[in-house]
Amino acid sequence: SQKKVYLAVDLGAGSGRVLAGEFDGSRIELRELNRFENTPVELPDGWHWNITSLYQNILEGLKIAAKEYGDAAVSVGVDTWGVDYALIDKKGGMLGLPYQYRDSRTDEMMETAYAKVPKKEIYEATGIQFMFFNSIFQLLSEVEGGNGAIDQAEDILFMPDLVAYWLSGEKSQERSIVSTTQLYNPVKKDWDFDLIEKLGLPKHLFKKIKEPGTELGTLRPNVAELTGFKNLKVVTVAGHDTASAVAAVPSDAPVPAYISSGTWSLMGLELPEPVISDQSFDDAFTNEIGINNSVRFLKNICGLWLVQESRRFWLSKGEKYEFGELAALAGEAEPFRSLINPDDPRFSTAGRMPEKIQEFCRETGQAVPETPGEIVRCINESLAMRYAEVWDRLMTYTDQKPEVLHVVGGGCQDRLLNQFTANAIGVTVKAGPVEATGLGNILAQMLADGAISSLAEGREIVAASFEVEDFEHVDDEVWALAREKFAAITQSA
Ligand code: LRH
Repeated sequence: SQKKVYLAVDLGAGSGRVLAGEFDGSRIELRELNRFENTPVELPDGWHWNITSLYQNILEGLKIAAKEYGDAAVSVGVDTWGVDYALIDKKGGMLGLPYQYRDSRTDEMMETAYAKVPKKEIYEATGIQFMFFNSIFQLLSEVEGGNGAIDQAEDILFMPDLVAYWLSGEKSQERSIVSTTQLYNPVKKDWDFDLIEKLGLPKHLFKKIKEPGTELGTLRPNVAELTGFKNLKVVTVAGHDTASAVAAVPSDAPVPAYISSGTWSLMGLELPEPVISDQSFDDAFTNEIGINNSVRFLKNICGLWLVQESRRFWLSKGEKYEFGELAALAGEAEPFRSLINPDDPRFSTAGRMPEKIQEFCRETGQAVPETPGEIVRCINESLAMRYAEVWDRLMTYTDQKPEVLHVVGGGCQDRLLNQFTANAIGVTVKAGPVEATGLGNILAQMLADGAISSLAEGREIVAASFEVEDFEHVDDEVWALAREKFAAITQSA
């Protein structure tokens, strides 16, 4: 039978890729066309994304796709990490390189915002977990004495929308990525203009929101010529990578439970409606939006960033470790020797990660991990116990009592962490698919194209197409004791 091909551009904070999903009517086969590192650059005014370099890598991937598939390729969609954006002038030009969300320009911006609009009021309007780098605080830093770009801006394009604009020439603001800004109201299903006004942000930047699965057009003539495509469509998908990842969770449960595992661990439930309550405010749960206005009720947990940054530190000292090597060393290290709170604020910024972990252990009177194996063991055990803590809170929001936790994304290749997660929580962890984000991107395109008629059908196809590995929980008592130790340490820190 005739295969249809959908192209996914998926940019994560650590790496990017261009994938092709070949759909034969019942299964999707995934092919990686190009994979590249995403390395932010530090310039005199701070940390930026090297987005033009990423764009060139995307074009390289599309060239390969044109050669391989030609007219069989139906469309391309773009997803990326959340919150970051480019400001665009009236000629369509980019006003400076986009900032990397961990840049320090948002220092003090949370307090500045709360002086204008009380914290609780911001939460009631948006239902979003407070993170210092949310677009709301980045934009506030621009109006409170930034570089002036905001005064010239006609448009704001979030990262997936920016790349889609460069490919198609059409500007858009897609709903899932908009929901990460903390300026979107999930109950009104629109920008919260009241909040925008009270913060003094330029109202004209916030346009009519587009749904995932909207056709933007075809490739711009120059891009078509460069890549060798004639009629490739550019379609909005769930532009937020986490939204795409959760769309592809191979679950038919009424309330799927998941971790989208990468630089971050996004742990939560998929709910039909937002939950914005005093309790969800206290628990700091977020309500981000997915395909069909589904809600990702979740928490951002500092994830494999801890390992990525440790690895980068060791590399700067001339020691190179692959992820697999580190996992093996961690597997041999002594259990429960030292534990950290992965969400301690000190770990959220770049640099000196192993030293910061050692400092945490010293301050809390624990054995100090020295070797890479000891450090990565400490990270993995601590992450698993943090997951268990968040899981217990999550379970108070549903009577469904999920027995399975799906772990998807690049981080689900960490088998040690999967096992620890199952042990710490006492559930079955189902790991995979690794490329859930790219698959969710593709499912949105298949919905747009009519190749599938519901997301549930898409999830069934994903489940039929990719292997998932089960991790059953063991050593329950040992882990219960370790969780007590973890709770004592994180509360004392
Ligand atoms: C994961 C992610 C996450 C956001 C963060 C900025 O890639 O999109 O959902 O909170 O990046």
